[in-house]
Amino acid sequence: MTDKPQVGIIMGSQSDWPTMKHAAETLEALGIPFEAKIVSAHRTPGRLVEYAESARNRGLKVIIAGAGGAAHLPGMTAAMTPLPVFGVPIESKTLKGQDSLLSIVQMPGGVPVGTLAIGKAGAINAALLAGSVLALNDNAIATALDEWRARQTASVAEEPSDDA
Ligand code: RP5
Repeated sequence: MTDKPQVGIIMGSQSDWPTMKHAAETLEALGIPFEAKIVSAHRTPGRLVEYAESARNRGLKVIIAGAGGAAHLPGMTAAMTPLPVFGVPIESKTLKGQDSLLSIVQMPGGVPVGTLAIGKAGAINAALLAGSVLALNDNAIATALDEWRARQTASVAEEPSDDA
């Protein structure tokens, strides 16, 4: 495995990090090199263009984009790169992330964004999906994914407990 980032995690704001760090932690657990950046479709549009247009040439293989509210970051990123883009709807305060979900998932035909669940579950699953994509050509990542699932299975108790 190389240390060069293979996955780019981007998010619209610092306030998205508590959610998106779950994607980062999951990639770390799989041993997948990544980078994490704040790139806002609205507040830093120039940074977004530069990031998306250079992503493939810089060696990234998958982009995970988290955004909340009028969540244009994943879609605009997908418009400017041929890489697979997975969108994570951030749970917004006002509409609980339903605004984020709908604005990420409703892409026009021809510009796909693989949209995950709202919040932490979506961030974790975006990283696992990124791992699955990379595992197609990387046996070490495939093994890491198998081991991650085995640990998850082993962690599930047979009976509920008051102490858990
Ligand atoms: C979006 O606006 C961000 O992705 C974030 O979820 C939301 C709110 O941003 P802040 O006002 O907290 O910076 O662009």
